[in-house]
Amino acid sequence: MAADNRSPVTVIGLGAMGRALAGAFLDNGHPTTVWNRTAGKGGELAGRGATVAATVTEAITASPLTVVCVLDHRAVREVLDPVAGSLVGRTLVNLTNGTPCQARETARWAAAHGADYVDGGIMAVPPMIGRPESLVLYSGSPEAFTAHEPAFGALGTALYLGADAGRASLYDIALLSAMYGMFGGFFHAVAMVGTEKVPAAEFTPLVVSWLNAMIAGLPAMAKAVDSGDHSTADSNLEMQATAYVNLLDASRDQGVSTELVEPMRELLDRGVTAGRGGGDISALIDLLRTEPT
Ligand code: FVH
Repeated sequence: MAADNRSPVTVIGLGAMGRALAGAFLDNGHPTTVWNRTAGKGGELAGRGATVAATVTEAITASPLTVVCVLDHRAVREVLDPVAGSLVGRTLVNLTNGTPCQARETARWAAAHGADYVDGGIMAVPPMIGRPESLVLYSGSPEAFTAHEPAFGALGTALYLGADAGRASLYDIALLSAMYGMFGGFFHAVAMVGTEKVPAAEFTPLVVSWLNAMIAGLPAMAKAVDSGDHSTADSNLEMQATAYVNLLDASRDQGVSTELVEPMRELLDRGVTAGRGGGDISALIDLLRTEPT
């Protein structure tokens, strides 16, 4: 694809994700400059047309848009703090995983150094980058998002969540919470059947079909959460708390650790104690809310 009308982009951080991001920009014809703390990771990208910058400043000043994707928030600041002056008048997009508080702090830091700031959350693994199923969440400067939206399109589907720089991270962390909950349930399930030599691959189609059936109920549960109406004629919380004890007893009987499933028992019991036993399990959401630290 011709690069002439594509805006230059800089990618800082060439781990698995940074390399995928830079590769997607190159595939879409963006003149792409890359930098990584440890030299040598840009070789393959250079072969595809990327410019490997010798310094972070050289990388940032090569493009109006710099995308940073390193290990964590601390790494972002270690890389960018010493070269903050070179960001003046440019846009910084931070796709490093972090918390909403960290995103807001970086937004303030970028503003203090004259840079437009957009924070992001990547809901994809590296091989998905560039495909429509790769969802990237953005929030922060609306002007910067609009100006660089065509470049963001190279990475997959771009979803802008508003001017609060912390919002993309909040959604990212919330979606990851749902994912890890599912992984935890899956690990426990295959550990259980594995104690009787049932291969995970044989059992997993049943898990997938069961989870799909349960997922279909989430929109109704979301309505109950939003409305506060947790009434149910079907599967009330007290019934589920009683049945859940069997899940724990069976796990111990089979020799499977209960560490992944114990917290839900505690929550179910708290729900019953709080007088929510006759309602839907969605009532548990009220018990999860605590004062921010
Ligand atoms: N890979 C994935 O599946 C997930 C998908 C969703 C988004 N995450 C987040 O993306 C960030 C980067 O992840 P990654 O997969 O690229 O991670 P690594 O392959 O481990 O590469 C880490 C890069 O960070 C650089 N780095 C680490 N510490 C520093 C530092 N103090 N100063 C400068 N750079 C640093 C590291 O450089 P080097 O070790 O090669 O010198 C790599 O470039 C991450 O937030 C995920 O949660 C990925």
